[in-house]
Amino acid sequence: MAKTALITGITGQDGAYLAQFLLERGVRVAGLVRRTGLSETALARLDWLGITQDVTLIDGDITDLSSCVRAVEMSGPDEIYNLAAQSFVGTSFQQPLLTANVTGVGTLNMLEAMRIACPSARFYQASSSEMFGKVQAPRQSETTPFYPRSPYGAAKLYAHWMTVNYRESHGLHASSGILFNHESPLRGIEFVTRKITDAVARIRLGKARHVQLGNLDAARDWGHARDYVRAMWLMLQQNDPADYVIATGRTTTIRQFCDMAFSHVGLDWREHVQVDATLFRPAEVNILLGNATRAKQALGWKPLASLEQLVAEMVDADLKRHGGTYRNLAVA
Ligand code: F7E
Repeated sequence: MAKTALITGITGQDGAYLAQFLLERGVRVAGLVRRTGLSETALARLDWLGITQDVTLIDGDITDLSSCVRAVEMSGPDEIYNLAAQSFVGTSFQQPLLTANVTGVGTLNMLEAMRIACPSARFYQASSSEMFGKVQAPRQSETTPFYPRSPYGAAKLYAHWMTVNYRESHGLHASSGILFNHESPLRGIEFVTRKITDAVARIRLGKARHVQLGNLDAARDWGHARDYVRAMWLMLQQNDPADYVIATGRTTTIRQFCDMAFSHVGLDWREHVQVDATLFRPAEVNILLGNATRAKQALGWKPLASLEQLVAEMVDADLKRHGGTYRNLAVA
């Protein structure tokens, strides 16, 4: 019989790719969506992938336990993927309580809903490399101590430990994927990679001249979201629940990312990027570099897309969105 999955955060980048991935495997997909998330713009990612009509959307809010229980009862899931979050680190400094409620306590609501209404389902928690924050080891693995540097990171850490706790105290099949940054053409425009690729497209097409960025020295381990949702699914196919780091093992500065994205369309980033001090964060995560050995060995997972392919795909998609294309004759 076909399996059913319930995805919270289904309208986000990862939710949309995961829904597509599961549908392709014959899984029935339901998603918890709060009222504002049902607007046309919020469904844009599912529309982009052409799957809006293929998923069942359940109206509800992750901060409301009744909504979570109802969503679980209505969908009867074999697998629950908890991707809903206030996921923008910058905003978490301005809205720390909202972030704690949505990203932290929201996870507890879903765990409780599962414990009450379908304890035999399997649970995936979207943990984050932001939990490593001020890194305690040059390459971060499942055994590296955490040191969050933002209200977002702290809220994710609470959610992470509650997932571990529900696994250990209630015997739930609950796994946590500690995902490093993962991007795609479906990334929100507020995140630095998409902000850059969108600006590259607008500048190339003559619609803008500059883009303002914050700390160019920060470095991230960036992968492709499509590869990372596959890892989520693999975790729930294992007999035993566990925690896994998902990363590429390559770190790149924002400056280098700018160079890659601008040179993809034959531009020099130094002529278009301006540093705006107001975009620096009160506390920064300077560098992240993941060690995904456990996932490689236990799940047989490895990233398929390179950073070069990711950058090219994002810039090309933004060129298309802004109504143009560009062929780089130097690399054609
Ligand atoms: O920032 C620097 C910024 O906002 C990356 C989320 O998915 O990944 C993401 O969190 C870096 C930071 O992502 C700008 O200071 C410079 O050092 O793209 P971001 P993030 O904070 O790493 C983790 C794994 C998550 O879990 C989160 O949900 O880029 N930076 N200039 C900038 N960042 C932004 N957003 N905008 C700038 O203008």
